[in-house]
Amino acid sequence: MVQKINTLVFATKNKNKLAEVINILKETGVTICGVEGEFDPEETGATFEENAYIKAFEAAKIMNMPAFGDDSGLVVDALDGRPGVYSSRYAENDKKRIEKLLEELKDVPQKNRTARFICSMAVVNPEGETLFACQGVCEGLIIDSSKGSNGFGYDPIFFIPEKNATMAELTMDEKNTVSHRGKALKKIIEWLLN
Ligand code: ITT
Repeated sequence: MVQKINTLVFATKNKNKLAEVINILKETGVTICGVEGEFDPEETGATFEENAYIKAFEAAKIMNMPAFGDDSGLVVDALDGRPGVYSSRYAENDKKRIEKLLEELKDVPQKNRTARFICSMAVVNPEGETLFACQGVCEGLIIDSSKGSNGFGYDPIFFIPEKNATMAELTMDEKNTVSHRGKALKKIIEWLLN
């Protein structure tokens, strides 16, 4: 018999991510909780997929129930895909990460500043089996100065043409309809409900 999942642990230390995920899943009846206690997985994977698995497995073991992990980041074409899986380690905080990225891109014309946010998610049980895995992508452009104050991370410099706004100018609900995380979570919801 297939067991229905009512509660899922979300394997993150990032409070903004947790808030977005709770907001998206609030209609589904599935309760989302964070990891209790010590949770500091080493992100040793070479890909978003591998790191999502590492986080989810670590959380599933700690909480002894299925957990899902999100590894996400910003892939910038003019930088051959950097910062990519190193997005959170690119500099010490959000402000410095943005400054460093704008400095690296200062001679790149707007039309070549294409980029995408990628989010890999994996649902893993305490035995280490992957129950479901998926990815969501959001295409945009890196503008040359910050705009907007919502969201987190690289949101203020990530411009979404279809919204004519940066990710940081969108409300959380608007962001969740177009974002990499929102799209990945939509697939998780379909899987959970089936
Ligand atoms: P956890 O590993 O604990 O989930 P984290 O913030 O370290 O938290 P990642 O390793 O997945 O998460 O790194 C993702 C980084 O990519 C994050 O710190 C941001 O800098 C950036 N990022 C990811 N999603 C983003 C979003 O929706 N908006 C802006 N920046 C984002």
